[in-house]
Amino acid sequence: MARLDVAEMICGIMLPGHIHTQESLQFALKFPFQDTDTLIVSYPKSGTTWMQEIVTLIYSRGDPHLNKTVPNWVRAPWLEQYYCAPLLEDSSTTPRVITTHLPHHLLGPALQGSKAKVIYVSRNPKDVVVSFYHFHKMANFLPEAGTFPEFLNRFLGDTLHYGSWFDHIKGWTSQTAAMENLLHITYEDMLLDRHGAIKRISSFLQCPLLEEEVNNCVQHSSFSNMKNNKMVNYTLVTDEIMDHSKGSFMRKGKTGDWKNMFTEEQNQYFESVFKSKMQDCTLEFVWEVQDKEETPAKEHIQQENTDV
Ligand code: PPS
Repeated sequence: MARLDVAEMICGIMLPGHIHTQESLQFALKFPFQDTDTLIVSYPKSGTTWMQEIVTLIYSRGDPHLNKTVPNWVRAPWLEQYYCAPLLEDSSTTPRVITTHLPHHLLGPALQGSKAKVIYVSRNPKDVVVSFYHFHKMANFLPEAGTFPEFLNRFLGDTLHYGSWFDHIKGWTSQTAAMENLLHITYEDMLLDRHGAIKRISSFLQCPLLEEEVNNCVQHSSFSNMKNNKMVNYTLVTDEIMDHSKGSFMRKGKTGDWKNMFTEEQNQYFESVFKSKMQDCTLEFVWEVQDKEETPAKEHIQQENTDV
């Protein structure tokens, strides 16, 4: 399956034809969730891989064996991608961990009535757009990135592959009151307090851990450990599909990197579109994290993010 230049369209949303087919999309929309399933949901570049790593570690009680021997797309496959159906057929693992980038208006009906545990991961959209821009440069299954101003326009105009970030976050987070089996956690929550985030997630998954097991999860989900783990850093993917000379999937792993990319004008433009499209939404975002020199209390955060 190469189809690097092909896009599949579903309800106006374009998805890479390299990993999606009309059949795989229909499989996702009609998926019979089991109450024991765990579903990780995110817009691209919001911390999906990080959550896959953390959930695997939690279910393994902090033992990194699976994380170091099985690629993330096998232990937590994307429901809408073509290889998911055969993978789930062959798997006897319980609970199943499944991932999706689909918006709620597409996947919600399949989840209706299910007790599957849903973890929605979000990230501040300025960092999402910068991360996505760099990813477009290396991912040969995505359209040309173009210049950053062009890319920003496409993000704010909802015309990128995977659809509108605004619809995605509003669609899923508006379900938090209605769906008691939905946990919303942010990339910034995980960056600022990975230990606390892991405890929240393990409690939500009804998989309480001993302190030592939490500490092992914290250690093995650090940026540097993940960057060096070929089961999760995408170096197993060939250069034809992801050109590793053009960037690294585990790129920076920071909050506030958008400040190195946005001009003042782009920031103002972003703010005005954001204000208008999010006016019906009360979510608050963490846009940057102070350097440790400025706030000594955050020292351990920087440390956590660089330790091995
Ligand atoms: S994808 O393509 O949708 O699956 O991408 P996704 O995994 O959602 O997002 C990739 C970004 O997450 C960063 N990342 C991390 N940051 C901090 N700590 C850890 N452990 C970690 N793991 C992944 C990754 O570096 C991408 O962000 P950027 O800003 O590009 O570095």
